Amino acid sequence: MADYSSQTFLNENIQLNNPNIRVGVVCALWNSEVTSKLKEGAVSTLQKAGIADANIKVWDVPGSYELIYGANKLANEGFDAIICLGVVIQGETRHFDFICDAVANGIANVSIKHNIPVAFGLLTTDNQQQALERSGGKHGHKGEEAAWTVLKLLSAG
Ligand code: DLZ
Repeated sequence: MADYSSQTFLNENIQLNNPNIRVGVVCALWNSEVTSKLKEGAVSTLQKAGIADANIKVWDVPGSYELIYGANKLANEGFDAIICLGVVIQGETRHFDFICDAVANGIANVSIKHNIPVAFGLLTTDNQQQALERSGGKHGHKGEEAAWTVLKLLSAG
């Protein structure tokens, strides 16, 4: 398993000097006990980097599958980067595989089509416990990490 604590680059403090940068956060409502934590972490990481609240748009979509539509719509509206957040928990059917594959491919396509950073903050776990451990628990915080990822790309551009 990846050792989260050794990924020290994730602690780098990034400050964006451009006051015009707008970031969209698209968050799935399925498994909202966890996605709400991802969202909180993502938004506070953006705020700490100096992005004004007025330049952060948060959009709750029904499920992770809708992250694709949400990301594409915000990209069309001119957002400079988008953070996609969701939690897909393995069930008894193959639904998990279809959703995870579609989201991974779909948001990659949005990133390529619009040439903007789109972060893949999708937890794909066997159970809720694993998801909680990755949203501020012993395996880090995927919401903060997703926000850090777009900040790193925006600060390089
Ligand atoms: C239908 C469904 C199922 C079974 N599981 C999840 C899940 O674990 N996480 C999630 O974000 N969404 C799930 N969904 C909903 C789909 O993402 C989508 O909203 C519906 O299939 C409607 O398009």
